[in-house]
Amino acid sequence: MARPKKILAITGGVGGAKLALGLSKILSPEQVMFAVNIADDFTHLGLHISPDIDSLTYALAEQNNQELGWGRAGETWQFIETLGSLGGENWFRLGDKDMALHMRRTGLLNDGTTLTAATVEITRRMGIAHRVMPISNDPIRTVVQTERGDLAFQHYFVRDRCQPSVSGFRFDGIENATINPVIRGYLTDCDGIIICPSNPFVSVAPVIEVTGFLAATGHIPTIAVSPIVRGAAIKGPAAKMMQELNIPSTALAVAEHYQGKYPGLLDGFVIDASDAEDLDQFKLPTVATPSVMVSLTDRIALAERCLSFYDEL
Ligand code: FO1
Repeated sequence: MARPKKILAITGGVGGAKLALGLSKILSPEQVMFAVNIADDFTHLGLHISPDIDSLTYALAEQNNQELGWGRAGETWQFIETLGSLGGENWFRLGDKDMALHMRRTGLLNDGTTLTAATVEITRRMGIAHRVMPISNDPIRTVVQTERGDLAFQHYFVRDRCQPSVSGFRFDGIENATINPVIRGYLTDCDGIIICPSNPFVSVAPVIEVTGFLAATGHIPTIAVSPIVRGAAIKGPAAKMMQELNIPSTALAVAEHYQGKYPGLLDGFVIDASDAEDLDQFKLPTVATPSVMVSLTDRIALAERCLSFYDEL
C-alpha cells in the first residue's frame, strides 16, 4: 500500500496525544484529522469536562503539563484549593487556566453549540490549525464495571485511582450516538487510519464502536500502535485492566484483542523496539520501532515510522 495522503488518527488520553503531536508536525491540517474519544466526559461542578479532547488540545498547542501528563502547563491551583477549603469537591484537580476552558466549553454547549463547534472554537482560539473532532456530538459515557459496582470513568480513574478490580466496561449512550458528520465526510476520501497508543478498552473502543464507524472505515488501511511496552502501559491502567480481565498484558495480546473484537480492522501493528523478539508471534504485519515518546523528536519519529509502515503493507 502506498503512504497515505489523508489519514484519520484515533486518540484518547495522554499516550495518544503524544503521537498526535508528532503527526501534526509532519502532516498538514488537510492531511490528518484527529478523532477523539468523548466517553471519559462527565459533568462536574456544573461543567462539561472532556478530558481526552483537552489532553489532545493542550498537546497540539504544546501547552500540556508535562509533569502531570494531563491538564495545562504553568498552572496555578487557587480555585480548586479554595473550593476545597469551602468543603467543595476537590478530588478532580482543575487548574485555574484549565477552568477557563471548561467554563468556555460549558457556556458554548449551554448556548446550544455542538461539542464539535465548541471544540473548533476553543482549538482555533488556542492557535491549533489541525482538526480535533469529537467522535460524536451525542453523549457516550464509559461505565467501569468493578467489584465495587459500576463506576463512572472519572470516579474509577481519578477519585478511586484505578484501584478497583475491573470486570468489564459499558459505553452508555453509544447505541444512539451517531458518528460526527465531519468525520464521516472526511472518511469518504481518507486512505489511512492510525490508532494511536491509547487504552484499547476505554479510549479506543468508544470511538471504533460508534454506530457507522466500522462501516465507514472497513476499506481504509488501518494500523494501531501498541500502548503496552514490555508488559506495561507507559501511562494509565491498560496493563492492570488486562490482568484483571485475564488477558496477558503484552503487545501481542493487544493485537489479538483488536483482531478478536474487530475482525479485519487492522492491516498492521506497531510495537516497541524492546518487544522486537516477539515479532514472529504476530499474525498480522507488525513492525518494531522506538515507541516510548519522551521528546518531540521521539513523537515525530514514531509518526514518520507509522506512515512509512504503509509502504510495507
Ligand atoms: N487525572 C488525574 O489523575 N487526576 C486529576 O485530578 C485529573 C484532573 C483532570 C482535569 C481536567 C482534565 O481534562 C483531565 C484531568 N485528569 C486528571 C486526567 C483525566 O482523568 C484523564 O486524562 C482521562 O480521563 C484518561 O485519559
